[in-house]
This record gives sequence, C-alpha cells and structure tokens, in this order.
Amino acid sequence: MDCIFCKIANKELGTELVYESGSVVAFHDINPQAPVHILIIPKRHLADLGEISPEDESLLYEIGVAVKELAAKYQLKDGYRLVTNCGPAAGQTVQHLHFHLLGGRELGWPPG
Ligand code: DGP
Repeated sequence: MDCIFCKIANKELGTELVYESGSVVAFHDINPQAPVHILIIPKRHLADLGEISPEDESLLYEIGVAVKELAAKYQLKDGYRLVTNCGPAAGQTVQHLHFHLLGGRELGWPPG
C-alpha cells in the first residue's frame, strides 16, 4: 500500500517526529493552520475512525496520552483543538487515521 503516513511512521521519509510511543507517532503538519499544528497518527494503518475495532482500545488511550503530552510540550495552556476528518465531506485528504492538534491562537467555532 502506498500510504504517505505509513512511510512517515516507518521513518522512511526523514520527517521529524515530535512524539513517539509504542503505537503512535506525531509530526508537524506540512501545511500548518495554526502556530502549533501537529498530526498524531497510529503506526498501524487505519483509514479513519470507521476502521477501529476492539483491539484498538489501548491505541485510543495512547493517542489521548500523546495529546496530553504534546499540549504540555508546546505549552498550549490556553486551550487547543483536536480534530479528525473522516471522509470526503469532512475534507479528509490522507486516508490514514490522523488527529490534528491545533493551538497557539484563538480558534473559531463552528469550523468551516
Ligand atoms: P486531512 O485533510 O484531515 O486529511 O489532513 C491531512 C493533513 O496532512 C494536511 O493538513 C496536510 C498534511 N500532510 C499531507 N502530506 C503530508 C506530508 O507528507 N508530511 C506532513 N508533515 N504533513 C502532510
């Protein structure tokens, strides 16, 4: 499978990882929409949240820990947003589950 995020997770592209745990990595978004814009992904390929199964229970916890640690690392003490786009109507462009961690500015609501 030709998946750019699998290649990043496998360290094939030299993308700087800002966080890594057993099943998760995180890196800066190539097209940042906020001063802090990090993508948090599972190492294992899942197209989106629709593909999670009971075996991913600890993975989702691990992603939560990654969010918490990255929010502390990047000093997002005033708040942040965690977003996952699922499917074309939501604007998903990379078919590997990822969570956008956005912060460092005021974030409007509702999103576009
Ligand atoms: P989404 O629209 O939710 O599928 O967001 C995909 C994000 O992935 C988008 O904000 C740009 C980012 N992205 C795509 N390709 C690369 C890449 O090769 N490296 C990095 N760092 N980010 C990428």
